[in-house]
Amino acid sequence: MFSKRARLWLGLIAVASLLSLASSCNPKPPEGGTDTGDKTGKAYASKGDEGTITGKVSFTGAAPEPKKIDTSADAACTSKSPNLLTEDWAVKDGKLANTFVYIKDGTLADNSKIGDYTFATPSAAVVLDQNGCHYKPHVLGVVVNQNISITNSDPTTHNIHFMPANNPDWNQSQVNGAAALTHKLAHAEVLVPVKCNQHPWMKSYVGVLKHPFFAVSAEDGSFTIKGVPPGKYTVVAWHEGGAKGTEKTMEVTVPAKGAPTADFSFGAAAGLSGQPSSLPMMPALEVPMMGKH
Ligand SMILES: [Cu+2]
Repeated sequence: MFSKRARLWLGLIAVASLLSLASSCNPKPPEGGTDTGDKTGKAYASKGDEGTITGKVSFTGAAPEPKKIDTSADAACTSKSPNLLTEDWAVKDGKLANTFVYIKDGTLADNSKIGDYTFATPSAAVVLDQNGCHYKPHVLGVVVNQNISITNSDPTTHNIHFMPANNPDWNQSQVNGAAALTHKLAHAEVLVPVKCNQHPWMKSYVGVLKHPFFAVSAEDGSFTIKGVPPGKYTVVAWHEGGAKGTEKTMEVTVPAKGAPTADFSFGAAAGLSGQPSSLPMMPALEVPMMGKH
């Protein structure tokens, strides 16, 4: 029979092989399913006296011209979107779209902090569509753990790649006609860059917050943030322009049932030159190749 020492070795080998088997079979952690992430704090209870912040985002000075994107690497993209343009500066009549406006922090009327509360995660998913080899919308916001439904409306394969700093990297291929993918992020992060590994010009930005007090400026620069508890807030408008994106900050007081206005301005006057933007995770290599006009 085996000696005591041999039995010990056999036992160790068995344990080691079981461990390696367990780790190799370990499935990926569920997508945010068990990670409550930033869902901490007491649930906010509405007093029925919430207000609304509205505003316009302007671009002062000469608006940077959108540039034509060379999509020749994928004929399906070229045929569906023969005139695809860069979207890093969407300026129309001096108004700037695709600005992410959100409450960064603040104090409610009873001196509690907005960050101390949890807010319900909307049950409806936000749709991020890949359509014409670009993302629709270009900028979007979700509450922590809210589902993002990713659809492919193109006759080609996309590979969506979330590149967060506070959440796990996530990267999924989606062939033509495939079912929608669902993704959610458990930790607040403004903003998460999203790119396509197939089409380097495709970019989108996803703001993830603990609360629902955010909006994206529309084509006319307007935005509305509803249901804000009365209080004093730091409101930030973020735009992807500039080396690492550009932030404008404003203190906003929301009276009970009040409707304060917060207007923001970006542009040459603010020191921006209209260069193609990139976050640190969006290296210059991924700036689209510029086609002839
Ligand atoms: Cu793509």
